[in-house]
Amino acid sequence: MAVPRILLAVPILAMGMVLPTAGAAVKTPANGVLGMSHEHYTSEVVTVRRGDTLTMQNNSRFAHTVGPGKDGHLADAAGVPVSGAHLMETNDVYTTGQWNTPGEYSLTCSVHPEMTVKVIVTD
Ligand SMILES: [Cu+2]
Repeated sequence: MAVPRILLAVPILAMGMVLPTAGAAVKTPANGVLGMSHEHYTSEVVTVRRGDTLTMQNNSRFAHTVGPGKDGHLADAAGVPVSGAHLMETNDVYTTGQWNTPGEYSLTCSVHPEMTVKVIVTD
């Protein structure tokens, strides 16, 4: 008995978020670029100066959906120059806006709850 295609679509989409994808070689992030491994940012803390942007790159074979927030919960926050969720596939690069308010903030990934990085903005 044939399985309707629609029943395959959802599991296949879901697998794309948890299974590595084949394809082009993973590129190593340049100095100063925050990387992403399977379930973590490659640094737990990053420091930027007031007025700087922060660039991140997905150097894993897993998709990440990043934005402001903690422990996998995305929520826009005052002082964080990132709004909403950003899907990042292998080798995708995203640069935030300028961090203009000194303090401590966090970015997370809605797919990987342990994937939270603290961003310290210094004067
Ligand atoms: Cu992730």
